[in-house]
Amino acid sequence: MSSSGELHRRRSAAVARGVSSMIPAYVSSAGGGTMTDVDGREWIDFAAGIAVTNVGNSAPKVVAAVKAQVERFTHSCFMIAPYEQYVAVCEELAVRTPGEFDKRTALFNSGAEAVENAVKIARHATGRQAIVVFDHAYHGRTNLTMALTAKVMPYKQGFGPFAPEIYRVPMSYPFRDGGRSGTEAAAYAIGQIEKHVGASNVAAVLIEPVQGEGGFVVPAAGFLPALAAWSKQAGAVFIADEIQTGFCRTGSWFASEHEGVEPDLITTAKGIAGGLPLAAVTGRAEIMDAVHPGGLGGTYGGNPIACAAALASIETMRELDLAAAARHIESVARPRLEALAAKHPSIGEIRGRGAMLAVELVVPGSIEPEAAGTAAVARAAHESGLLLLTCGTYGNVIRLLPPLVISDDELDRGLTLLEQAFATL
Ligand code: PLZ
Repeated sequence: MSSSGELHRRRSAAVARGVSSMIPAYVSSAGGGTMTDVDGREWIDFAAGIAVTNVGNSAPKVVAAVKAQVERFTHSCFMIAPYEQYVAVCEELAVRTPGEFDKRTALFNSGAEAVENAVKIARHATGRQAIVVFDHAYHGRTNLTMALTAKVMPYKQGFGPFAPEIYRVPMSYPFRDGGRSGTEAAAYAIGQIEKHVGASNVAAVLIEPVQGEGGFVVPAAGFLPALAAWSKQAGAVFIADEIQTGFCRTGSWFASEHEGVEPDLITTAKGIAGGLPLAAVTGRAEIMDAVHPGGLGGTYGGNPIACAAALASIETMRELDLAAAARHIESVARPRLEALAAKHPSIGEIRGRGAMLAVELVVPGSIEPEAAGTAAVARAAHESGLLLLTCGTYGNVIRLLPPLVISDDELDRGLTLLEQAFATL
């Protein structure tokens, strides 16, 4: 096998530089809570491929299901010749997503594609156009989803013009909005919607129940339920983007459940299929089925191999109770992070839910973001063999997203490396 150095030289001459990588090492294999590179170095995985391999890399059931499916047929296109695996994934999603009502699902390839389709469906069902999104939101990199995403650099810079009829309102961000309560923050956002957009023009309110790329922002209690209630009253579709929070990540199957919110539509991807590309829009039957036959689709959406992987992933999550595993990870990691915060005045806040935990760095004694220190901690972590991601509008948040099957020993080793990385501050 080529070394990472050789692969990097080949890459520089062949791969577009717009597609960048966090570490210079090339993957050879991965599983559980670790990854091994082509030079034989082992890494502790606190990234899970950005919240994708919740069941771990090459999870046994996923591998078996994919092998069996790939030998039967690889693709027929569901729009031409349908197959059971697609239907079974939609049945699972109806059961697993919050809300007891009649649901329908459509399958796609990526998170961005799911969000685009949720917007298409909401517009079709309401006959309205305006989409309300939030500060710090991340919804993807396609043209429509760039418009929905807040941060310009690197996601939007130079890629305009962007889609119209997207309206951004303030998010509940307790650490940065003066500690507004959920109801106060919702009243403020709703006031902006009513004045700047007009309730009767709103097709959908689209929100990540815990923001991902934007900084692992957990809204104050009451914010999400108030927005869902307002949407219902306004005749707008309430869409939860659970692409990063879904599939046991936050300690329940979906983050909306923490506050008893039942979204009209929910977008999922990432953790759904243990690393194979699959995404979904699931929601109220009357909204989903407002779209005419043939109005939704795509060549690969709900590919049979990806569906087989999804069914095996979901079974694995249920069998191993990975929601409980996420809560266990939090119970181990949070006290360690709190202790770290007590030692480092540059840590402004520890937050998150389940195995979606964050450390926000600030200039000591203020809430001014500390991006350089954050980058330095991440670099030190990478040098020591810890796959660690940052996030946040201000680039000052360190995020923990381990596979939910990480062992206690691997988790402990990863946390120790993180603690050591902070010592470089
Ligand atoms: N919605 C909430 O987190 C993807 C993107 C990383 P795709 N987040 C990781 C990057 O820099 O591209 C994401 C998300 C939420 C939508 C998406 C988009 O999902 O599968 O990347 O299209």
